[in-house]
Amino acid sequence: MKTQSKQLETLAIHAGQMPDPTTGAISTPIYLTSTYVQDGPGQHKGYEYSRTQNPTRQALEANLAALEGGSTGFAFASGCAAATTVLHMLRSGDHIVAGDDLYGGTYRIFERVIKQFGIDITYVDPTTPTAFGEALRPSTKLCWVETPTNPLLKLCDIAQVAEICKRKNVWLAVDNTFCTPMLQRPLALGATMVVHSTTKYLNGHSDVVGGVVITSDDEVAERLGFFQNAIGAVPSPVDCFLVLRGAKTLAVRMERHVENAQKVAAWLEAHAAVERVIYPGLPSHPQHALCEKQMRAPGGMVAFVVKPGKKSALERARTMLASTKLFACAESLGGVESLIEHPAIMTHASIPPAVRQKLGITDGLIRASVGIEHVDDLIADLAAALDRE
Ligand code: P1T
Repeated sequence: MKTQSKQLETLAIHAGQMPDPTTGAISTPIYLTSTYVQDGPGQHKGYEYSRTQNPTRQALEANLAALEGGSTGFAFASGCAAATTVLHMLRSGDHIVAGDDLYGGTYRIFERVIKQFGIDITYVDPTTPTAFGEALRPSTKLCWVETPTNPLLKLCDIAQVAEICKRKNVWLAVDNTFCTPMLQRPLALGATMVVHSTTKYLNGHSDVVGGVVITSDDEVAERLGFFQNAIGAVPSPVDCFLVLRGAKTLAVRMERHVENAQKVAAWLEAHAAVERVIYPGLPSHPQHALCEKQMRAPGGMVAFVVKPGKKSALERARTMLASTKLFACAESLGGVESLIEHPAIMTHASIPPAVRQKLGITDGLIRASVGIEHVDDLIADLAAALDRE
């Protein structure tokens, strides 16, 4: 990268990328190779085997690390692979404190994968930073939060939790998938690691599953590098190319996601069939002030609860999700196209019903990933679907 810029819009396009040394190609080539020819045993150019090093993956890792303001990035085959690899840095007997509102798949990794290795987890309300401090034990190695959380869009004060973690020498991992570095930069607020599902906004076109972890901590970087290679849950060079290509337009896409989401949220809040809208950009959000302090903008995700129609709230939600035409009823988020889903039945089905109820993932809760189509079309689509009970 020739630019010295610290501007994210510029870094998104240039960081980690050089003209191809062979041809000068401006676009990073897809190095579709599993191995590299050596002049003799051990006499190589820094590339031995593609699980360990691949130039397309390295370009992506450097690009995303620059965007998050970290020194090193590690790309993975999915967001879940990224999380699982981070969790492998822990040992039997270690303890984790995690926010209690998480993507269902992350919760499932904690409960059904990591716990079986003798690692204990305490869940706390991520909106109360002191709760993290109170839950810490001598064996606690890691705190894990999403902010905004999936699906309830609760915010966690990263700087305050980071302070608590630092005092006790505990790592803080922040899943920044919903914000992207364009809207929130956890490392600058004191987090040890940033985790993403690159499947979402970073790629932005709903055609890749991927993940990344970024850190500036040398010890964590060394260990993560070891586990990335040893476990081997790495992305293909084609997927790396696609995420790298998607990231170039991240800045402009996020602007439109936020603009549209803000309008959709305000419109939903005024609708008679809607009981409650959860969007950090609305003054009605309990942590609206923290949103203004911590996030550059409130993001593209909107959650809302529908009132019972002629039948139940569940039936109204089901009818709505079967009726939208532009908002596709689908899991995932962060692509250019708008998606809508029912967390209790879809993305968070792996969370036991009693836990869901306690958290507020109710039958009437709907989550929308507001895309970058024309906002009038999006609102008309929601209006027609909400009219059906
Ligand atoms: O799907 P995958 O790339 O493995 O990423 C997992 C993941 C991690 N973190 C957050 C905050 C996420 O939202 C996800 C995946 N989420 C969905 C598929 C979803 O619809 O919420």
